[in-house]
Amino acid sequence: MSDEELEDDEIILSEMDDQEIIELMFEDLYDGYADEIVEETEELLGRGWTPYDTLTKGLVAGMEIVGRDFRDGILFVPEVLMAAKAMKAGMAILRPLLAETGAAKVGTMVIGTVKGDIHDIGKNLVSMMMEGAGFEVIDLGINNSAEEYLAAIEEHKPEILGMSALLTTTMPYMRVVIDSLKSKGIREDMIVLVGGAPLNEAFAEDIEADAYCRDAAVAVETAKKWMQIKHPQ
Ligand code: B1M
Repeated sequence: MSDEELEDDEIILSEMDDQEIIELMFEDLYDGYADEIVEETEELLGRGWTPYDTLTKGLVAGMEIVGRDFRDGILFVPEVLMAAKAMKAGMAILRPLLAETGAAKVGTMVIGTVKGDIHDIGKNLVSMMMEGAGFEVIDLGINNSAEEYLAAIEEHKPEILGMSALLTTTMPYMRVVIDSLKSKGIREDMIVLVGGAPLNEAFAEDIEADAYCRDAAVAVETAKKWMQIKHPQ
């Protein structure tokens, strides 16, 4: 291809409409192109998109396509890892914007992905949105044992414990954590919120969590609701 033809093919974001940028984002996320995702995220923000819409309509929607093709055996772990890296690059831009809040601190949450599980994108989104809603968030990262949750609770004295699991094989570990809260006699001091794609309300009820949160926005609403119930101001 000649230089001229290459130039013709060059993507100029400013000349594209919003929908075209979203579609490009889906493609670039799928291909794991972190630099491009950063540019597209910035472009949408520059056009007045809210950080929340950029996150949900761009990055999260794009990740759903990746998830579908991973499930169907079209994409494999290395490709999904690249997509996750690209997603995180976009999230890094959005994080401070979502966390920007004039609100007074409304509570503290310790959150982490449970033992055996290394998925952290959803948990990170929950952390970002909770920070944006005025919560202090202590994020323990991935692969947390009951002892690690307990140590963090002891240290930070949160009102809320959040747990994330993305695998059917790791979600039962949430019960182990809740049981260890019970053995320590601190279960009733805590609001326990759980989330992750394979969970549902029946599971949350079964393990005696306070609530299942379908997504990050629901997590914020549920956290606020439970703060009113357990710690009315
Ligand atoms: Co994994 N993986 N993965 N993976 N991975 C899933 C979960 C899977 C459903 C894909 C599939 O087959 N369709 C499948 C699980 C099947 C099952 O258990 N039934 C799966 C598998 C099998 C695996 C491996 C076993 C693959 C392998 O090695 N053969 C392996 C396991 C590793 C391990 O953990 N031990 C594995 C590895 C990986 C990667 C490392 C490649 C990568 C993770 C990278 C990372 O997170 N840093 C990865 C990814 C990216 C996925 C998919 C494609 C996407 C997950 C994601 O980030 N979604 C996923 C497919 C899917 O979920 N459809 C899949 C986007 C995110 C915004 O959504 O995480 O659901 P989500 O979070 C939402 C809500 O669930 C909720 O709010 C979030 C924001 O709205 N939420 C909470 C989540 N946590 C919450 C906590 C709360 C509240 C709400 O607390 C209060």
